[in-house]
Amino acid sequence: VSASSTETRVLAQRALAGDARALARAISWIENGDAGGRSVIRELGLAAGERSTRARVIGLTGAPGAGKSTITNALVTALRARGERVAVLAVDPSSPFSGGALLGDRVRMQGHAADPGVFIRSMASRGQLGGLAAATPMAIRALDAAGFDVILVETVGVGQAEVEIASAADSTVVVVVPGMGDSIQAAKAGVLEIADVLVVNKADRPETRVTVRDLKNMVALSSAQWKPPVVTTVATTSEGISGLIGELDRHAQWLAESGELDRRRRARARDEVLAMAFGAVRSALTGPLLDTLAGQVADGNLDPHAASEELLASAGCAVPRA
Ligand SMILES: Nc1nc2c(ncn2[C@@H]2O[C@H](COP(=O)(O)OP(=O)(O)O)[C@@H](O)[C@H]2O)c(=O)[nH]1
Ligand SMILES: [Mg+2]
Repeated sequence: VSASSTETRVLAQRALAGDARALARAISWIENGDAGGRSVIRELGLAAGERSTRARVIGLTGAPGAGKSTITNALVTALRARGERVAVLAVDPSSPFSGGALLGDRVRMQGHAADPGVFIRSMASRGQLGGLAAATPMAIRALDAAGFDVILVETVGVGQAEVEIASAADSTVVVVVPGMGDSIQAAKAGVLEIADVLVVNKADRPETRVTVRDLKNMVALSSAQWKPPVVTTVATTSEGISGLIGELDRHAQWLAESGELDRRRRARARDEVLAMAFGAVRSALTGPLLDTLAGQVADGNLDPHAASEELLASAGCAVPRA
């Protein structure tokens, strides 16, 4: 047994025992794609599989400024009051809980920082293979193994990231703010399709009723088995947060009873394995032979099918001929 694998095992054991610093370090390894990260994942992953109850993974997405961090803070407080251990992953290149955090956020999160039942971590892309899409599910698995009851994943709702995170969550909360423009934007971006619960935050604003009606009308058109409820919140005062938790509990129950939880977790694992395999294949195939074959294809001396077969054969992969 080498020193590094002993170190890995000790780190994993400390993380599993609830040592927040060890857990933070394990997640850094995962995030950086360090060699140690892989064995930590193996150790933690096995432990996660042995747990009788798994963590609930709740994703929060929505436009910047919609109130995701404020809602997350309020949820942490409410879930802690029920005695649940809560982990927060803020997945945002602009690091909402560190450098880019508002003063108010920092003050609130400092309140939770003294609580051993709360773990907060922001994840930023460091340009690794697969980036955040690869690191986030692994970090979720580590937190699950460490015994958290709930994992809240906040992600900034722009572009592809939100869809990736949605596939990593059991329940996805889409946060919008009052105003027709926003809800139409949300619909256009396809976020309504990923929403399990819709939150109209900043319900202290006058356009709230119109937006709620608008969203309810859209939901009513859905033929899905689960129709996302529309919840209003004023996150800054925690108004509506208990209602949100009620709907999340109802969704969790539906997920378990309908078999959808199992289906989602399998789909998530499938995406994760496939993304990792694609990454490995891509790096195995990228090299001088690819450049040579590409040159031949460009010059019209080789057809691309034959080139791809030769490339695959060079890496020991065989594909059935069409
Ligand atoms: N008026 C009002 N302001 C809110 C509410 N929720 C959040 N905010 C404010 O909106 C701003 C953005 O909130 P934040 O949680 O950082 O949004 P995020 O970018 O989605 O994480 C902050 O100044 C919050 O204090 C609310 O319900 N009502
Ligand atoms: Mg935020």
